[in-house]
Amino acid sequence: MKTLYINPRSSLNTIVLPEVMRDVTLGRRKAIFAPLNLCICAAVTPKNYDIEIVDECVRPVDFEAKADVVGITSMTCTARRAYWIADEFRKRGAKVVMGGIHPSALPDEAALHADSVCVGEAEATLPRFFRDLESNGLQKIYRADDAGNVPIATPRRDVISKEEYLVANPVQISRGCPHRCRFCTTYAIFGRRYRTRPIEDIVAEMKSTGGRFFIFADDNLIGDAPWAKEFFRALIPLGIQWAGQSTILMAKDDELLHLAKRSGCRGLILGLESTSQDALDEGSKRYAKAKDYLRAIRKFQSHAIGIWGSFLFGFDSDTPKTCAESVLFAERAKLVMSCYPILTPYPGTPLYAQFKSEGRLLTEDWSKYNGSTVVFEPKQMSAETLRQLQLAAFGRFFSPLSILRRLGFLPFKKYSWIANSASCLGLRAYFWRKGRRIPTLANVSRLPTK
Ligand code: B12
Ligand code: SF4
Repeated sequence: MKTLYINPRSSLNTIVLPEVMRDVTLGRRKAIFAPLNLCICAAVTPKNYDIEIVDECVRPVDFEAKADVVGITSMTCTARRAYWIADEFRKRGAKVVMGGIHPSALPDEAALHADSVCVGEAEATLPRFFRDLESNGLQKIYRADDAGNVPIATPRRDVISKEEYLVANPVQISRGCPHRCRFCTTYAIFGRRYRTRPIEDIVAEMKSTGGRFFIFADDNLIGDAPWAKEFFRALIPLGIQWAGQSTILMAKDDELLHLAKRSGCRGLILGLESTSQDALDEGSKRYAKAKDYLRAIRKFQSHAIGIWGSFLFGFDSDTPKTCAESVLFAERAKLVMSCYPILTPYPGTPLYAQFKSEGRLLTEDWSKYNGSTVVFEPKQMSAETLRQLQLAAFGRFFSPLSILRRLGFLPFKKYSWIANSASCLGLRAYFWRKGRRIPTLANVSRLPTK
């Protein structure tokens, strides 16, 4: 039986990311991140199925290819495309199963386009789908919750071409997050119970790739601090380097920081969200105190761990001034990189329920739920001002002067310089192609607020 697993493209990953990716890697890499979820689907598919992975970020789907079963993953911004692909394959007689973040949040919507929808982890749902397929008893919805505790699988990497990805060996060590930020899908879909893989499984997986640098695909590496310390200790003998996502709370634990550094940590992405405490409170980011940010970041930096800050723009308490302050903070704190996605009410989150009940959603065209489009009515500024603020923030942070101030020359941070220069050039090329100037924070601050 032939099984196709498909990662659909989105406007974001087809237009922006691969273009930049190809430019920056001189055409050698086609997409950023290998589709770990589909590698896991492959790992839990019965052995008698012949598996092919089609990542639309890398190559187009051949709708005439023979396929008995088609499995499609989707996050919210790729859902429209995923549904279209599903409809096409069903017309051709294939059985279609959908899974991933978006179908897990809205299974009834996904079920309109699929024979079955898997809610939650593939490990706990896909084997039941295949069992029922063989007995002609497919159910519409399979829920991971119904399967009890199923261990996190080791992904099959033989089903993808590593050369096509910038991050060819992402590794996931955990699921869930103990925090409850109102805008986040992770805890809303995978729950607050933080689950980890056996450390020996992770180490074996990492060794099997032959890689020396790893990216951990977890939202929160330190959801269980004692376990994280044990994990970092196990990494030390490997002599590798790694980067991943953590929380600012890590700065409070010297032992954790020290072990992270010894285990090869080069950089961490932190969801800082805002330097306005009102915004943090509004997002229910209870553990984060804006007044402590600078001290905490200095602590990471004292261990030579570079920080990438992620800031959200568009909280009800946000004004152009509060957003600009986050950007100026990112410069002052000498963050290696930063990003400024627009607050997005992803289905399944409390934020979505709130905006929906307040009638503030401007669209439910999921392809626009990409962090670059304003999909709700902001409270204190127009949607256009909010979008201009985002562009101005990127323009300011990735300006040559800002890069020089933040990175300096000594010690020379080669990879940070490459990443910042690529972002600086990419942004300027984007505006140059459109024949427009990059907005400045000063100009956007003068736009009318509500
Ligand atoms: C790495 C990553 C990326 C990578 C690319 C990931 C990829 N391969 O496409 C990059 C950096 C490019 C990226 C970009 C973005 N990302 Co991102 N990303 C992640 C991150 C941190 C890890 C993804 C991963 O590999 N997870 C591990 C896999 C195994 O988990 P999984 O996908 O959920 O799969 C499991 C189940 O869902 C299920 N499953 C999944 N697919 C399928 C399919 C079938 C058939 C079945 C049966 C089951 C199944 O089984 C899997 C194994 O148990 C996640 C956070 C997270 N914890 O997942 C965010 C996350 C997926 N990203 C998110 C967002 C918002 C974005 C951006 C929009 C950000 C932005 N504003 O720019 C862009 C959009 C990119 C695009 N496609 O256009 C959100 C998605 C929210 C949503 N509702 O859509 C997440 C959840 C982060 C968050 N906390 O909110 N991202
Ligand atoms: S934003 Fe980060 S800390 Fe907050 S719930 Fe999501 S993963 Fe956890």
